[in-house]
Amino acid sequence: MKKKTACFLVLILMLSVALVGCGGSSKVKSDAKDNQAVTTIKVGHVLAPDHPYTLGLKKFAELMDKKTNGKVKVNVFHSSQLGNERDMIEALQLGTQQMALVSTAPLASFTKQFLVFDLPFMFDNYQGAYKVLDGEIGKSLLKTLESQGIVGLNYWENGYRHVTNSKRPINKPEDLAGLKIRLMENPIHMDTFKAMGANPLPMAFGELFTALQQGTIDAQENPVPIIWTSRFYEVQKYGSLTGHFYAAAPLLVSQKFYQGLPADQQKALMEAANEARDYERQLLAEQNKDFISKLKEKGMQILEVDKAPFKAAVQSVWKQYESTIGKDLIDKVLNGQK
Ligand code: EAX
Repeated sequence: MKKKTACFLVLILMLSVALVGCGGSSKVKSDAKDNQAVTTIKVGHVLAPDHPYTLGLKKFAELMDKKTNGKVKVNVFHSSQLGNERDMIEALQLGTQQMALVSTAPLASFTKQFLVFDLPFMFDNYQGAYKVLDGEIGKSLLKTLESQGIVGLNYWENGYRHVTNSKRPINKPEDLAGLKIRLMENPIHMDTFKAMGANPLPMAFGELFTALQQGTIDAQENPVPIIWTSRFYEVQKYGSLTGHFYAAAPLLVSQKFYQGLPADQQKALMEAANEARDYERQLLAEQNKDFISKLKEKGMQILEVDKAPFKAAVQSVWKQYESTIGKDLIDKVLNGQK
């Protein structure tokens, strides 16, 4: 009797193993289809939800989803949700954040060569800037970031920066005398405004609106689309279209993360970054055209200024940084625009 029971149990056991095995193989197939390995990218920046940084990164996310058949999801974090620009660059180095869109200015603390893009009045126009940034010179500078654990894909745009303040109209450099102006954390920016007699203070973008609102600073400088989307018109009465810096915005990837991607997804990143960059630049061109009248409607006094006196006042900064940046690189960028 016992022998029969034992045989019966063995039979039941064998049958159930067979059934599970079959179910398992269909389960594996359905798993393979449903659970394709999805990679998630967190990309951060400090500007407003309606700024072209955000809109361009949303386009980038759509493109990555399409180009990788849903295998790479990109989540966009605006308004310093992931920290200020320096924090995010450090997070890329650690690999705790995958991507960031920042201005070149804070990168100067990580690789000195980027200072060349921060020289006042370096780029005469957008076409010249794109020629340098999208060509060999721009690419070679992005390459210097690899020693810092960062992969620079390409340059998006922040734009020509203009001075705004709450005290008085600024028509000439002397009008900046004593003005407490917030700047990005960059030595050339600081020395440029010192050369014009201002009182510059470095500050992260996320603290800027409150500092202007509380009057702890009088002035700031940013492109028109940021003055509008970050609502600086609520706390700044005067604007002067000085265009003293052209700010490029490199799209950066954590090297630790990038090296873990398969080649096809690395290729998709580059393609999506270039398509989204062109879209972002286009949006900014439209906003630069349309937003000055909107700022005036909000009560800002926006002045066109003669740039020559401002250029003359900051010539000393070019001399001061020639040895740090290298005259050959400065000449390359100057000539590369033509
Ligand atoms: O990169 O800090 C600034 O004023 C920059 O325009 C901003 O970080 C966007």
